[in-house]
This record gives sequence, structure tokens and C-alpha cells, in this order.
Amino acid sequence: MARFKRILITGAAGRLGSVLRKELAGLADKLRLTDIADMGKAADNEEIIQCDQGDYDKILEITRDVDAVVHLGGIPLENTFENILHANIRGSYNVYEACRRNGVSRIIYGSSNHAIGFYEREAMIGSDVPHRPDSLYGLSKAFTEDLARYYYDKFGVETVSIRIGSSFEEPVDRRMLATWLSFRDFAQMVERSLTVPRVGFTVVYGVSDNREQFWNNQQANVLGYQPQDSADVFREKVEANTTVPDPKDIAVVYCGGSFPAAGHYEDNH
Ligand code: 15L
Repeated sequence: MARFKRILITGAAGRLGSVLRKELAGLADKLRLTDIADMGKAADNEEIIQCDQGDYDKILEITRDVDAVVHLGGIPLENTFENILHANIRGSYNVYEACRRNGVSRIIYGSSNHAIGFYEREAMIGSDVPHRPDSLYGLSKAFTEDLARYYYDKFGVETVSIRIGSSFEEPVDRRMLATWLSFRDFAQMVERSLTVPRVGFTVVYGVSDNREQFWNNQQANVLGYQPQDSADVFREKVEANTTVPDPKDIAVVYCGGSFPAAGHYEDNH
């Protein structure tokens, strides 16, 4: 018998949502999948509900009879404030408030390194430092981590916020030699976050076992996370395809890479 009756995954049409759709299948009798985008046909173990997470009534409806939520939904890159406000800030509020009302006790949140992207790489920060967002997108991630803090302190809704580094098939630039998170390690981190007995309010970095690291990920020990992959397998290929970076380049100074280096998005949109 599966461990959970029903797990809801928001952002299920996205890159990482699609990974979890496969990898979490054995963990619950039913995976309920939601996204604003098309998710294809439902398999026998799936329920598919296409909707906008900015619509509170809809989110209230789809969080009913759910044991846990993996919240990945939202805009995954920099965008206009209006779009970020609707999808990421209001959308995340809707998820937390609907979970509280429906008695969902644990949320795994797909946060991002861009909530702390303006820390220098060599600061080797832990996950308990004040936020230093590098973009409007990063601000929305910082907001939702604080939302998680509030919903835990006031209502006891547990959250693991995973500050994902760079989760792609393989690392494609030199920064990703430190920030890369394999799909397999991401799935393990989510599975551990769902199944350890207690997580309270936990913030971890989503990275594989890379030789270079920007972050002290001690809090991930609470989850018993043991990464299986390393960006170093791809090092030679990445170094052959890219040039040696200027250490004074803003994209190299700060953890967030191109995000802190970019201008303010609203100026050009
Ligand atoms: C993110 O948060 C983005 O969703 C992803 O596309 C990458 O840009 C990643 O951060 C990163 O920092 O590499």
C-alpha cells in the first residue's frame, strides 16, 4: 500500500513537475496534478485539474482530501511585477490559506536560490540568513518562504522550502558546476521531505554532491538527504564549451549569477 492517499503537485506541467509525476507515483494512491498549462492525459493513478493558482476558490477545491502538497507552481523566471504578483505571490498565498482551511499539514515548496541571490559566493551562507533577493522573481520566493514561516508559527502547517540551485538534465555553464541539482537528487529530496516524521519549518538548498558549493547545506541533514549525483561528471565538457569567467563580473561575484547582473525587468517591459 502507498504511504499517502493523495499528494497534490502544483506546477505539474513544468520541468520539475514532470519529473515528480513519474518519481512520486509509488508514494501515493493518487497524484493530483495541477497547472495553468496542459498536462496531457491522466494515468490511472492521476487526477488532472487545469487551473490558475491565482484563483482562490479553485485552489480551495483542489486541496480538499489531500495529505500533502508539493508546491512548484508559478512563473519560474524574472517577469513583470503584475505577473509575479498574481501567479507567485497571490498564487502561493492561495495554496497556504487553502491548505490551512482543508487541514493539509505539510507543504514542500519549490523555492529558489534567487531568494538569496545577492550574497557573494564565498560567503558560504547557511539557510538561516536574511533574504537577499536578486529579482522580482526572487522576492516572490522570499515572500513564500516567509509565508511558510507564518503558517508554521501560527497554524502548525509544516514546510520544507527547497532553494533549488539549477535543476536541469545536465549542467551547461560554469556556475552550474556548483549549483546543479540532478532530477534524481531533486526527487529524493522531495521524497525525504514528504516522509521524515517531522520537518517543522525547514529551509534547505537543492543541490547535488558537487565539488564546488556556494552554500552550507547542514539543514538538509534533517531530511537524511544523500545526493547520488555530481556536476563534476560533466566538468570537462562544461569547461570545454565555456570561457574562463572574469572574477569581477557581477554574475560571478554573486550566487544568483545572471539574475543579480540583469537590469530591473520593469524598465524594459
Ligand atoms: C531558477 O530559479 C530558475 O527557475 C531556473 O530556470 C534557473 O535560472 C535557476 O534558478 C538558476 O539559478 O540556475
